[in-house]
Formats: sequence, structure tokens, C-alpha cells
Amino acid sequence: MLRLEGNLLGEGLRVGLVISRFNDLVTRSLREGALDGLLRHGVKAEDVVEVWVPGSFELPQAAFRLASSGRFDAVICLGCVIRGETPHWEYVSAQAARGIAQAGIKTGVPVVFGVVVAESLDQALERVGGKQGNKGTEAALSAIEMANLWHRLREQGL
Ligand code: INI
Repeated sequence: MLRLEGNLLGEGLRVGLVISRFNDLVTRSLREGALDGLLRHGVKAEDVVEVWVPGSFELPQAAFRLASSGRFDAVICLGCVIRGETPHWEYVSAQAARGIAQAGIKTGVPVVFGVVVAESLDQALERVGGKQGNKGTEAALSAIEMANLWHRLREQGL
């Protein structure tokens, strides 16, 4: 049996980071967590490109551009949607999730979902440094793992 898995060694990986400004109290912490995860695992700061967009709805558009450029091994999307904040939060979160998945599928480059969808600001803050750790760090580790898994798959001609 051949078992393929990506490791968490980030050295040499080039990573695109797309961050939404909406709810930036949360997304700035997601960014900190993501950068911490990347750098601690060996990704070099000069190999990270950070792009800011107005809201989570725009994350897929920028992620698609970065992933299509051929200059990144993985792209991380960071955003925060708070339920009930405006009536269209549901469309925003659904389109962000769908579009982020599509960006990865269409380009063949791993694009990871680091969007916190929460009931309240307090709940969102819990997910970026409270008891539940930081979702940005989790997203960074998923990006490294997926980039390395793609590398292993390529080695196998898959
Ligand atoms: N964008 C978010 O990132 N989070 C939200 O909670 C949110 N709500 O609730 O409205 C939100 N809206 C803005 C949206 O992402 C777009 O930037 C805007 O609609 C312009 O396209």
C-alpha cells in the first residue's frame, strides 16, 4: 500500500495570503496566527505575499488570481463573517466557502479556508487566540501540508 501525506516542513514554500478587512479586529489576529504558523514551520518571510480585500466575498477572486499566477505553492484565505451582522451574511459566507473551494479546484493549487463564521464577535475572538487556538495558524498548517502533499503526488506522477 502506498500512503501519501504532506509533512509540515515549510522551507522553500511560496505562500499567498489573502486577508479580508471586514471585521478586522478578528482578521488581523488571523493574519498574526497564520504568519506565526508559516514562519515557525520554516516558510521564509520573503516567500509570503499578503493581499488585502474589502470583505470575505472578495477572498475567492483574489485567491484565484494568486493561485493562477503559478507563483505560489498554496494560498490561504482569511476572513470573518459574523452571523446576523447584516442580512446578507449568509450569502457572503456561502459564496466565500464555495468560491475558495472553486479557486483551488480550478487552478490545481491548494487554497485553504481560514474564514471564521461565528454567532458573535466574542465567539469569533475565541477562535483567534482564545481557548480554541487560532484558526489562522490552523489554516497555515493546512496550507503547508497540502503544498507538500501536492509535491509528493507529483513525485508519484499523480
Ligand atoms: N464581509 C465579511 O467579511 N464578513 C461579514 O460578516 C460581512 N457581512 O456580514 O456583511 C461582510 N460583508 C461584506 C462583503 O464581504 C463584501 O465585501 C461586500 O458585499 C462588497 O462586495
